[in-house]
Amino acid sequence: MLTSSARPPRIPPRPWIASAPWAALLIAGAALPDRARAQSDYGIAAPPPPDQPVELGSAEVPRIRVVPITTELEYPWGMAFRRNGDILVTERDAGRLRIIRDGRLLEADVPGVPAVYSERWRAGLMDVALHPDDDALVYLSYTKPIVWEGLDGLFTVALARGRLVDDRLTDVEDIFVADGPDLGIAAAKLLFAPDGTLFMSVGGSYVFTGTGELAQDPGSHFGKLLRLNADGTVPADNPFVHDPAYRPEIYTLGHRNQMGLAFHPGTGALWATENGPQGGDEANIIRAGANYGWPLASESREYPGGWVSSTPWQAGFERPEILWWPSVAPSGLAFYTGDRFPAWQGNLFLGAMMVGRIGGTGHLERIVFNARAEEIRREWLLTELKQRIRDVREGPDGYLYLLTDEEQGAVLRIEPAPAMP
Ligand SMILES: [Ca+2]
Repeated sequence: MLTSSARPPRIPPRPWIASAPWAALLIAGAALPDRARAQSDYGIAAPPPPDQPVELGSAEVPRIRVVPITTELEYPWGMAFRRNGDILVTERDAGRLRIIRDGRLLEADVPGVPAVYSERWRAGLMDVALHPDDDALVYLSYTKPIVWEGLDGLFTVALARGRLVDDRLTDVEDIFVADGPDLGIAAAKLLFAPDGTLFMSVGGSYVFTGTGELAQDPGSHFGKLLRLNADGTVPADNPFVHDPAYRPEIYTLGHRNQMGLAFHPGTGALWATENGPQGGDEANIIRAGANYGWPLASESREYPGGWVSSTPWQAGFERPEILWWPSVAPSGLAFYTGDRFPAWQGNLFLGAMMVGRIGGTGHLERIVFNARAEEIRREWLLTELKQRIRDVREGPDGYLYLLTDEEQGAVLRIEPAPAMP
């Protein structure tokens, strides 16, 4: 089996690294959007999350109840359910791991989380995942501060693992660190596969920061979906382990920024959402070794209006299974399999953070498929709340749980509401 220490020799720097026009931009601090610009310059003011249960209408399930579990989180990013009933939630900017126990947010955060870089908007502590056989083993993806080739103040994407003991994280170590600096703020979603390997998306391949080429560069971890063993080493059956031009962790390439990963309960296929800049968000069915085209083929416009590429598709690239225009900024992803909502079984749910680049338009999106897994309708839920929905998961109790990506962030639980008398 290939391990990190046994992988092929370091790939020589690409010309774009050697010329490094972005290095000057980085030093000048001009390459990345700052906090002041936030998610969009335009938008509707979002109200606070509900502090009491609210009932809303929906299509196949006539009335649903949205129950706030907590509204005391700052920019929550990822969550995981433990077998003891606890819910672990990350807070991105603050770099905190929190515990919800018996339906209440514990006041103290979990000590032992690695120090994260969160100076830039969208950087910080990201996802949390639990080992499928030992759910005290906690995996955290995060933005890690680094010094790189003498340049200070840079950062990359890392995956840490630690053991939760008495609400403290112990034996914490980085088991994977992306090589080189992250130039575009890479989201990093985590999902364990049924075979025990761990998928980790590493985005950050934005054309506007001059990093779009990274997604097509087999020598870079950025703009890729990676597949790791649970100890961070490289699975021997990864698609490119025998090609020294590729990083051996790469499973698929040609991605911009993937924020949702879920396995289809019927086909077993891995689905992933990917954010375009303006329109052209995608949900893709992931196939080992495939190339998803970014930025050479895209349905997106750049933020200032021009097309990202001259073609939406070209031979050799995968086409998206689902496409959004205008963009909905898709985030977390879940197929519903529970018994609380029989009418929703097999439906795909995803968090939408904003529609058409207008803030305050986030919602929960539901997609219905036919028996051949082809899309037949879409519904927008929770539009009344105007929250950026960051993640959606089915809880062990069969309810849907959401995170809102807001300064006053919430965990919301969706239940069926009693029928109107
Ligand atoms: Ca694509």
